[in-house]
Amino acid sequence: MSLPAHAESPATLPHGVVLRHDWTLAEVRSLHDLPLLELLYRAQTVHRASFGEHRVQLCSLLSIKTGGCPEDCAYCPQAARHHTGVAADKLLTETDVLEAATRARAAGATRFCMGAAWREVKDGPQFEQVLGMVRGVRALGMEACCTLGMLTESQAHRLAEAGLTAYNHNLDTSAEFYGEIISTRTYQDRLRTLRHVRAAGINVCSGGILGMGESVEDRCGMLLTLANQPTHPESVPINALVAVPGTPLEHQRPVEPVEMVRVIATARLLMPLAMVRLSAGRLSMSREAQLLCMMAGANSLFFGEKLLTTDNPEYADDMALLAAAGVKPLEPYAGR
Ligand code: SAM
Ligand code: DTB
Ligand code: SF4
Repeated sequence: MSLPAHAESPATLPHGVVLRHDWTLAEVRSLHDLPLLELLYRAQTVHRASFGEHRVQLCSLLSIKTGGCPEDCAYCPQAARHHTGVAADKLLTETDVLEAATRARAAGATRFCMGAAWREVKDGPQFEQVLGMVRGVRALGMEACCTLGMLTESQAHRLAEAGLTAYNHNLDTSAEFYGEIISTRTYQDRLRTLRHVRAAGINVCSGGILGMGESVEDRCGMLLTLANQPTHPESVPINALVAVPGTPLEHQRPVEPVEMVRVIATARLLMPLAMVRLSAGRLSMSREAQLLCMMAGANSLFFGEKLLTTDNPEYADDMALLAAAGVKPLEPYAGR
């Protein structure tokens, strides 16, 4: 199955799938709060109409530059000011990254995501090194995604020239709650980078985290902001907070799986063609909860024993889960 080409799609697609960019918060909230089985039914219906058979894209994640980040994101184990035991490392070499990408491809990954604990990209040798990594991953026939912090317009263009498929830059939560979580940058900074990514012709990957103390209204507000962009993000990662000791959020109550299911289903209804990625936090979810997230419209997972710095389910367990449920992984696809 190939992914639908959907940038600048018409408002109504085959099978009655409608793309809207004028949602109101009340509408989003009323979808989110539907009786659970009704919500699941609607999300499944839209998912089927958009994608046909349910496939799951396997993505691999690598921290190419770990720790020592100057930002103060309250959830993040890589912020230098949080004492989490994550050491600050240097940028990995292109050779090491491409070895990891080759292993990920052999294990079934069709997308390789590279994360750096940077506030923003700085022009210079390190950025050139990342561009080399992007070219190398694309040459392996995989989608390449990067998450490197804030980007200027010209940096986004350079990444596009290198063949970058997608740029991950999460809104994380609502504009209203953002200041409770991060003080070293603004929501507007985040939206600006997303505009630079879009303008350069790179696919947008943007989502958020549940379980940071935000309200349901904040979750709906974040989804509303994403869905009301002039073009929907092609990719929407939904993370459950991994509460890392040493971060200000270490004592947060874990998010209920059903809250993940509601947000994923709402994302599916608002952004019918997006890849919705069940991202961090799977280690604390049962197999059944993960399957329910897939039923709600999640069609991508990060696999491999580590996310960036925290643990993720064992590869064999994930493969066993997908096999037992008869969920087929997405085959590699050509092009962006
Ligand atoms: N520094 C870049 C940035 O902030 O955009 C890229 C790396 S950052 C680690 C990527 C994303 O990981 C964050 O936007 C956040 O959504 C997610 N993340 C970080 N720590 C997390 C945690 N403890 N639990 C869940 N998601 C987390
Ligand atoms: C995203 O939304 N989740 C991934 C990916 N984008 C880069 C990162 C999750 C990181 C979880 C915390 C860690 O492992 O350090
Ligand atoms: Fe730095 Fe990104 Fe972590 Fe924030 S989320 S502290 S910007 S690595």
